[in-house]
Amino acid sequence: MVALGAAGISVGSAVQSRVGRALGSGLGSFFPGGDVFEIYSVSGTFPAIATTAYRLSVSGLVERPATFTFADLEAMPRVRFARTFHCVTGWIVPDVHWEGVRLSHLLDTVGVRPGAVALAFDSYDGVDTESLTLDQARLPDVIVATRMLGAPITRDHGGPVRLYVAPMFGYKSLKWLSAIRVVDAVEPGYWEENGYPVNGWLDGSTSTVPPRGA
Ligand SMILES: Nc1nc2c(c(=O)[nH]1)N[C@H]1C(S)=C(S)[C@@H](COP(=O)(O)O)O[C@H]1N2
Ligand SMILES: [Mo]
Repeated sequence: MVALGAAGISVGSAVQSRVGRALGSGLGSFFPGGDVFEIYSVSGTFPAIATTAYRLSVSGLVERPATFTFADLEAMPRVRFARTFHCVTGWIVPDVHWEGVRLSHLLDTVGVRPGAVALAFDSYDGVDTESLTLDQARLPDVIVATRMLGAPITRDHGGPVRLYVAPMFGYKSLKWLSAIRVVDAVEPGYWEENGYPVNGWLDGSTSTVPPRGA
């Protein structure tokens, strides 16, 4: 666990200085939304999932468990917005464009049953996991993303479908999203088991509810 944290921080600061150089040289403003992300995979793998083969299962405390295809997601009401992406280790990517389906819309589609408190997310990498409370999941800028940086999400970035939790640090935005389970208690995810806050608000608040202004 310590080794993981140390590795993450050393990678992060190397990237941070690279982004800093890019911004300092003015490149950041010439290429807003440019792909200067550090690519992470705690599993060490980068699942290759054809868009046509992609499936997202939604199960647990729901009225109508469902498995959605990529086409199903694309046919749902969509939102798009741009935000600065923040890895908790310090690197940021300004003006990243995202597009996808609000998690709240998916929840309304399957119908949340009484007793539901939180969501647990699984990745096709078989290692990373994430969690959100139901209230967090219903925030308008928490999406199941199908586009990023103005294009379909690449394999490296967790395509064809990843989570994007805009008000929180990057570790909450699980890549290669495979399943959403509606559960009766928060199940801390991979990064949280390794020391990151379960409530990863960008302002550092660890409260369950969004800080003012988030
Ligand atoms: N499946 C999976 N999702 C993940 C990660 C990961 O290692 N595996 N890393 C997280 C972290 S710490 C960050 S900062 C972002 C980085 O996104 P990127 O790899 O697209 O740059 O992905 C998040 N989602
Ligand atoms: Mo991160």
